[in-house]
Amino acid sequence: MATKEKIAVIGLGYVGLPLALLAEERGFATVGVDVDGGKIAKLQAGVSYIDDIPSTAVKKSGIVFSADAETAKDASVFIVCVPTPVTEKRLPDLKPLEGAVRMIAPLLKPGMMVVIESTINPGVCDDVIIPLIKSLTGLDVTNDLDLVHCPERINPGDSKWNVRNINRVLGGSSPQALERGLKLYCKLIEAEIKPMQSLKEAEAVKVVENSFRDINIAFVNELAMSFNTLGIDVERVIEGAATKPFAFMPHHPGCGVGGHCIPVDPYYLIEYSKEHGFEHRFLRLARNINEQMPKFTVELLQDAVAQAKLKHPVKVGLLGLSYKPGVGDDRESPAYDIQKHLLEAGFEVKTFEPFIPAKSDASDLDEVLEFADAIVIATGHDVFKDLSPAQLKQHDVRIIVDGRNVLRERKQAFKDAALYYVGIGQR
Ligand code: SAJ
Repeated sequence: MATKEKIAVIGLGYVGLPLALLAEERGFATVGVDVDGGKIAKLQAGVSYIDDIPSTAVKKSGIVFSADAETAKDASVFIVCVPTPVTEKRLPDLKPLEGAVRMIAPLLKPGMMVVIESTINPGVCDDVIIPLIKSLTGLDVTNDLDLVHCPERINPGDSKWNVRNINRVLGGSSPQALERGLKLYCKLIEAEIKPMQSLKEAEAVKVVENSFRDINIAFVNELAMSFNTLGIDVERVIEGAATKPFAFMPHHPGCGVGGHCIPVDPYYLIEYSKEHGFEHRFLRLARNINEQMPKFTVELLQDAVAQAKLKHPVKVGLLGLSYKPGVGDDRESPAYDIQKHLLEAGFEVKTFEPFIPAKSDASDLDEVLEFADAIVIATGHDVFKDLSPAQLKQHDVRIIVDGRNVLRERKQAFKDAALYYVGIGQR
């Protein structure tokens, strides 16, 4: 029987683990490597730590999980799926990516292919990865090795789109690398794999698609701040605009933009272009608008407290720490900025995050409501969508700041119960 081609997936997070499982399912001998021994121990025990991946899938897989890269020896392809965060100063932090390349370097031999799935700005493959591989191994990308960039597009918590069916773009270090990368990904994925003309083009696609989302969110966030003063319901205006069957794409205002993609990726492009003499004023403005939404949310609360004549110190229940509904992921979450502004403004704060109990002050919803004179909804979890006027009255909560506009449809019921309700761009 022909020996199976061996693939090594480096980095087993929400991108790498589904990809490793898919590679094995597609008939590759698959090794999964991660520097986090705790993750490896869980996977070896057949336990998944990724919300979208059931443990049954891990248990029944034949993947070799290891914290030791040596296990990936003799792989013909190394696919790198490690985080590419930003530093405190919002500058690209390539340390995890460089660390992954250093880890596999001793294993690289002529004829192998390295694929980078991590989100990177244009130029990282050419200016960082290729020289790093050369310095570590003496091997030339193109003459000795193929380098491919196929940016990941995993959307955590999405029940429809997943690693199997999401279209991808792919760039190669040479026509041969491009061909080889396309062949691999056409085997792995049942969706369009669009060849790009260069590594730089493939790198640019990902940061552009996520910057597109960031500026569109900033657009509706600015509208929300404007319409709050004009007394126009921005969500209804967006619904109205969305009846246009073309050339409009609805986005929704909120208390901030979190996650490891949208608030981060634009900075990769901003910084890289700045190094080459161009200032992305529009991208930076969009970031500034989105980064001011937590403060705007707290200002809405301060207005409400003044109007409701609540006595200080006002106790605030902060509902949600995750950056998006239905997941327990608080990376770059605006909830923490809201908490900071609340404390600086003299409020007492108790948080409740049902998906991250370890970081939640309150152990359940009743506890946080009992504490609160006012609540700020920072994440649109279903449990917060189901809040009722009776529940809030029972705990003597007086004010609702709906940071995700999740109670918008029922706001009149809260007002009829003499509760003060305000949302982002609608009241
Ligand atoms: N947000 C808004 N208004 C919106 C949409 C999002 O304020 O209209 C906020 C969310 O509350 C969240 C942040 O922005 O705090 C990011 O939300 P997101 O839905 O974009 O979620 P992400 O970060 O998981 O984005 C992923 C991205 N996928 C990849 O990078 C592979 C993004 O490209 C997708 O567009 C997005 O999922 C998606 O469409 O759901």
